[in-house]
Amino acid sequence: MSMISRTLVPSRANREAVRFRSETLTCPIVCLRTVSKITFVTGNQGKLSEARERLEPLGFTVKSDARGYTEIQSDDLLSVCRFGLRELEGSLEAPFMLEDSGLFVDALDGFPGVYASFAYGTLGNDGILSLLRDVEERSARFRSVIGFQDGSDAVFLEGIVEGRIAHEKRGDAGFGFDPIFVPEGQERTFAEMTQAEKGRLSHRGQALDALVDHVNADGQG
Ligand code: ITT
Repeated sequence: MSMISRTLVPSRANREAVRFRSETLTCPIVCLRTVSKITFVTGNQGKLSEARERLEPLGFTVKSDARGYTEIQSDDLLSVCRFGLRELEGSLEAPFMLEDSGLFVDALDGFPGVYASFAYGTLGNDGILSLLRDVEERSARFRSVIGFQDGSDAVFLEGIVEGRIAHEKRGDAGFGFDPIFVPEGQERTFAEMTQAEKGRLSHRGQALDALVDHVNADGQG
């Protein structure tokens, strides 16, 4: 099995670490680090599987941890991640990550947004389709924010995929709202794609790519 072996290098202070919207909390002293194993704190097997597919071929080992964390009431994914990461610091060995994601439907004023998990559990895909019955404007986007703690820095990485809500459920792959989300430029829903195809287009795939870029850049000092 290939492993990423990186020379221990000093971290750079005040690094511009994040590709989309970001925040970096920087260790005031010079730290030594290398990252090859990441603990992903999530209870969502779909997220875990997508992270493993994206990261493990690059030499990372993704360990799952389902301990959970407090998801604060906020309309901002970044705030949820920041609070969760801070809560886990001290009780979990770094490096670790968490991810908060949501589906934002324009015709529903951004609903379900950060409440996607709750909305999926209560309304499900059928409920979203019912809310959009006879609605022609069906644009929507998935957003993902990953919070990553490497032991000295907390970094936040975002991915977004634009698309639209289908008129009916299609496909069996994936999880959550995948059967009703068609990414921009595509005809198939995420649930009609392989996990690898979805990962090349998805919000989570983009956020994971940004995480890899960050870790690689860090490894170069
Ligand atoms: P955690 O333990 O990681 O928090 P969760 O499922 O509660 O798992 P979120 O709070 O981020 O995760 O909820 C986001 C919800 O949005 C998720 O439960 C799905 O219903 C939906 N969702 C997020 N990303 C999705 C994707 O790639 N495909 C389909 N639905 C997705």
